[in-house]
Amino acid sequence: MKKFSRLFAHLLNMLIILGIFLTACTFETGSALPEPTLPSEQNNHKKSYDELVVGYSQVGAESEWRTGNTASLKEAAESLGVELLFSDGQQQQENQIKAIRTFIAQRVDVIGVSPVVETGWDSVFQEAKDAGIPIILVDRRAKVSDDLYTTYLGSDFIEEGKNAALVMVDLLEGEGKIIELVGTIGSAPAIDRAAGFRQVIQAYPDIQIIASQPGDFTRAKGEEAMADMLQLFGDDIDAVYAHNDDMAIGAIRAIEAYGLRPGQDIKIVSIDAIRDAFQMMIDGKLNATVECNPLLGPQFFDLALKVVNNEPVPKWIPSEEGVFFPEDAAEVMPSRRY
Ligand code: GZL
Ligand code: ZN
Repeated sequence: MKKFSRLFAHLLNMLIILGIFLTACTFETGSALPEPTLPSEQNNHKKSYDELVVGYSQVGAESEWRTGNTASLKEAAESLGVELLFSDGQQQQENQIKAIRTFIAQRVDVIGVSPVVETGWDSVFQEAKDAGIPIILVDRRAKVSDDLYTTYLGSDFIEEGKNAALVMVDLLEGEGKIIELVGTIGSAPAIDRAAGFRQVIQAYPDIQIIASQPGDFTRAKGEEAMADMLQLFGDDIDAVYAHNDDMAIGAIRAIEAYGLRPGQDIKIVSIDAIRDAFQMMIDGKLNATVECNPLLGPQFFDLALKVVNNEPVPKWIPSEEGVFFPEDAAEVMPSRRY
């Protein structure tokens, strides 16, 4: 019995050595087996745009700015060959949260989010982090800890509010009563544009905001809010500060319906610099618009690819923005793409 088991053990050894030898040769001489990629090598594989799968949760389609922003994202994805899973949140946070959860389930490479409001994102962003999927904030900020998003691509809304106020102070020559039309309550642009504007006018005691009315960034609600303000304050109103052009265009309609001349009896300053705002300035109904750049598509996908390829990116990439006045409206308008 002993002799047999020794022979068997010997044979087994021979087989094991032969097996190792065979694998080793196929491994060394151009292996039929795929090269084992070590963890570090896996990270070194740089994705290209046409390998990128991006989930994007958009606020909605509430304004011309937004539709220009969406067009820029979709056109950029198309031209770069990126697979873009796009969701329109219809200005409802729960729709955006649902979309982000879907993107996580679909194992996208990266998620872009334009948060409709600043708060209420911690748990769903944590779920994305636990799934190893980076979040890029676009256009609007979310109030979350820095570890829950990789970077923010968007404007300095406080700066936009300050620029609007500087123009307003000039127009009113240091004194007047202002109606403020406020964007979506709780959204970063509404909060910061209000704050930036107040930072400047606090130095002018004869300039007051006599009422702030929400208009949710839409033309219809801007018109409604302004009609209510005209009923309350009528000829006392010297000016309107609208957080976006769409609400300003609604206010222009309400002021004309009330029988006053927008841009003359009531000065108007707004933000976005959409094409229709240039037309209003040409018509003498709007006194200035502060640019807010929605054409973020190319920059967003450039960032998305860098983030997926573990390349360093700044925590905030601010958009470049200016201010436009009636005297340059006719010349500039043809070049405006949104
Ligand atoms: C600003 C953007 C705002 C625009 C509005 O970056 O979030 O939302 O100013 C849009 O027109 O609705
Ligand atoms: Zn902006």
